[in-house]
Amino acid sequence: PKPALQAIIDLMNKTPKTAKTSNSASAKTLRDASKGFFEVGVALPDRVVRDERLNKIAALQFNRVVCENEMKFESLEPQENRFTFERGDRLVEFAQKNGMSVHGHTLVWHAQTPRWVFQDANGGQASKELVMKRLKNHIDTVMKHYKGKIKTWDVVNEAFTDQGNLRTSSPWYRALGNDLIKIAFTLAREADPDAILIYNDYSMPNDPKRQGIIKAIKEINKEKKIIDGIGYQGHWDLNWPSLAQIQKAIDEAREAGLKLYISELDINTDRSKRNSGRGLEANPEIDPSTLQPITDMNVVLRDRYREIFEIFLKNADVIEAVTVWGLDDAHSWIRGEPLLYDRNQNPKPALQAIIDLMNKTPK
Ligand code: 9MR
Repeated sequence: PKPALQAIIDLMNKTPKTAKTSNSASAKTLRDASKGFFEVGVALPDRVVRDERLNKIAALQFNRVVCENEMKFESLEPQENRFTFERGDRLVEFAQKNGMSVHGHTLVWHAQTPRWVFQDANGGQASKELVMKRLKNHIDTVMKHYKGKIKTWDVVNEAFTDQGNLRTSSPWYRALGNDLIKIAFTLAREADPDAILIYNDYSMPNDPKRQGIIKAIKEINKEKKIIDGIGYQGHWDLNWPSLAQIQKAIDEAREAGLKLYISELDINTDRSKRNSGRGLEANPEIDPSTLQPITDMNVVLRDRYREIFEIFLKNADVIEAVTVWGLDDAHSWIRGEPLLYDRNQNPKPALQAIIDLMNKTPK
């Protein structure tokens, strides 16, 4: 026998046998059940962070948080070089107290960015140099303020169209042009070399969009890896995307060598509409008059969340975190019943189904 044989035997002897045994103790909360798979996050507006009853639920179930709006450009720097960190700091403090990690959302986005960023002293279009200087100041100040406290950042959000081209209507594009993504990520890397830098967008299960984005990221990273991860927002509905589409999108992130974050998951329960990330839009594939009535949306939603999490768990090797975009239906940007808690903060069957699924899935 060669030393190779003994080496394999020794290795097997000392490796914990987690692969085929299920978790002996059943975890009761999502954050406990998720251990060994990925982090589970929730987006919170400041009013939920300040509410003791609500934030207790968040800290019980989740181990990751993100500000729903409070770390966007207009929230942190409403006027040039006047930074307002109070609400963001409150989330960070809440997270630290409860052993949760914090995700930063977002540095460069066409929405929720004040006009002054793109205007010169006369109200005309600011030069590329001026906008770059302001962006550098913003990224430097914000990332250094949160250095060591925020591990992952959405550096650029929603910069591509549904066809997978740069969104030329964005004020960032108008000011910085084709280099906009490279500029933003380079500045972010310099501001906090330890942070994990992410490109985040919606409708990622759509092939042209996702493939255009991944191609652009690969191109940028060829020179020097400045984009570490990709965020698939996950503003989905009861029918779209299909499980095959989700799996394909995950596979392509893995192949590209990117860390994957499911960053803004919610399930739109209005079956005649499709959630495009810009809001509800009529879904041309569905004729509302043909829909059968749903007698128990809780059951339908539970099954949808369960099938989606089955895929996430199968792909836990590449998924770093799954974050839901809101704690409960009363605190959601969309109407309907998209989240894991109802309007009165009662847990839905969907939440228990995810916990049960995690408990029985081998790690
Ligand atoms: O949930 C956010 C809502 O409260 C804001 O009014 C809205 C403004 O654009 O942004 C929502 O969050 C968005 C996120 O920042 C980026 N992806 C899409 C999210 C839902 O619109």
